[in-house]
Amino acid sequence: MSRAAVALGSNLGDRLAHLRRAVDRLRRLGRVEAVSGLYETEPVGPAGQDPYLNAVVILDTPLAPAELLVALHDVEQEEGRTREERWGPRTLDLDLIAYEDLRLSLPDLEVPHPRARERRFVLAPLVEVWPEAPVGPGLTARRALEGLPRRPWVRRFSGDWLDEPPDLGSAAVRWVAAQAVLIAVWVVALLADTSLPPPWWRWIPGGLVLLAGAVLAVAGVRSLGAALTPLPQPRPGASLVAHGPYRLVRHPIYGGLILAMGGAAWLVGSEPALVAAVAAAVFFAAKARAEESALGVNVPGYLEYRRRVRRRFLPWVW
Ligand code: A4P
Ligand code: MG
Repeated sequence: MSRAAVALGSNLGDRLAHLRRAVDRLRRLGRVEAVSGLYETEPVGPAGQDPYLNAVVILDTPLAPAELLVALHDVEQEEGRTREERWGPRTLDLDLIAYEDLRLSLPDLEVPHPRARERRFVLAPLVEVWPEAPVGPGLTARRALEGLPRRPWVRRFSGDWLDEPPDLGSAAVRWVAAQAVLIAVWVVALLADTSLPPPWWRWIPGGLVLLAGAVLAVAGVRSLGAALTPLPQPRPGASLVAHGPYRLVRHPIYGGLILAMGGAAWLVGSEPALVAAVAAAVFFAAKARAEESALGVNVPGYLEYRRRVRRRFLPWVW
């Protein structure tokens, strides 16, 4: 029996289902020793692809490397993999990253995988389950990962993704806490630094923007209805809201809040509150991105929805 690291990747269709089934199928090829956490990762290769889900499985296998590669290709086929474009979108990609401490260079098989050492989407999950895996001459996965830049980004979901719906775990609570702090700072800045009543000319655009923001936020809350959750995570089995301005999640609420915060700051002439509103715009954009990761995994069809509905915060604008 030999130890092999297999990297899994998918960015087409129900990505999570492809990866889960792949793990099941890998069980036919040996004993699954460990499964890494689940990562969403920025696509490397041709532009315009959806993000990938990536993970690494450690196999204890009786198969020789060449036999294992053939078996991996069979599993890819079973998941409907077609080879059209190098590095193009795929339902399932299985790469043999390392096999014991073997070095092999055949026309159709190179071990360690020649690009693994440059790729955070391979190394980050690999280090969790086999940090000392050889990924180059005298180079372990852990060392290779240390030397890599932070982009392209990778984001890890917490929890057991094989059985549970993956989520952002405690990160979700931190997002909500940070949001509360940001809004509190804005309120304090607003109250501390106001000139009431505002002169008439401040009502345009301050009052109008405040009103537009409030309307948008309320419309967003109403369109979500029962789908609105206290934490930035969808309920298990949630489906996309099929009515309202965007058929979507929280973006118009965030867009409305940002407008209302900015409008009110302008109305009362508070520069610190205006700065807090700008900070809120940056914050909500980042928070929405994290939420969309969870939605992209938990709600089939979400990636397609995200491509279709581009300006989700403010209609036609952002
Ligand atoms: N091959 C040689 N060595 C190996 C090995 N160690 N493991 C040959 C697997 N295959 C190996 O692979 C092309 C040929 O490489 C195979 O026929 C095999 O004989 P392929 O899977 O048919 O095509 P590919 O995957 O498009 O090409 P390649 O070069 O394997 O691409 P990579 O390096 O696998 O990159 N971005 C993110 N975020 N996450 C990803 O998972 N994956 C890719 C694919 C691109 N961008 C990505 C991701
Ligand atoms: Mg490949």
